[in-house]
Amino acid sequence: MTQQLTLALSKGRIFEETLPLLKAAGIEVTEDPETSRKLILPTNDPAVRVIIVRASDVPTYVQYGAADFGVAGKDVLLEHGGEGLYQPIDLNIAKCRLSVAVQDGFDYASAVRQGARLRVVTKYVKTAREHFASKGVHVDLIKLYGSMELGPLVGLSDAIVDLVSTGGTLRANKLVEVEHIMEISSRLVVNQAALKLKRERLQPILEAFEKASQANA
Ligand code: PRT
Ligand code: MG
Repeated sequence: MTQQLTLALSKGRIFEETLPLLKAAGIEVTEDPETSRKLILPTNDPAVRVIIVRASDVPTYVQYGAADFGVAGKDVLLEHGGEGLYQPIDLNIAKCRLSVAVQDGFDYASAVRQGARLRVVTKYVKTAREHFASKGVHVDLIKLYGSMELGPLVGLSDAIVDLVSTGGTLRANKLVEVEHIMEISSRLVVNQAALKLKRERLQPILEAFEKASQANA
């Protein structure tokens, strides 16, 4: 019997940028998640299906084996913690950076030097806490689920910790990057049990992904 494989992806950039990797593995998704309302998408391989979930939920589906493998940003994986996940490949897709930003004119360096307690809004509470602790910066972290850029503009916070790619969103809201926390890209994550039980089926796909993703490095 052929082993069924379920791949968890999020809509948008991760889906778009994973398509060429799938293609390199001979897999083509036969429906478009932007127009289809289906959450389970078929592929040209009857033994492979794609489930569409929120970006931050990908590690959870894979951890519990509801998906055998998935693609998730390093930002998401750090917040999740990686429990139950094998992370063999950096796919070099959906690249961006995690940064601290403040309103243009706010003297972040001097506030830090003076030991001020800063309010910071972020979706990445765990990673932000570790970053500021390692630098000895005192912060009160406020968890938000989106539009972090608004925080400093309406007096909710002094700073934000968010992902930046072109910098356009920061510029449009008169924010400036003051600290670069880390480079972010998306990783392939595999359920640890599936890796053993479905290795025969997974291995060629992992190899094709690895080879194709080197082109993005
Ligand atoms: O959008 P949704 O709330 O459904 O979920 P999500 O934001 O978690 O998903 P999605 O698809 O937007 O992001 C999935 C993954 O893409 C993230 O986990 C990152 O690893 C990666 N990625 C790469 C990015 C960006 N680039 C990015 N620029 N994720 C988000 N952004 C946002 C950023 O948060 C900011 O609001 O884009 C804005 C900044 O972009 P620039 O180009 O204006 O700098
Ligand atoms: Mg988004």
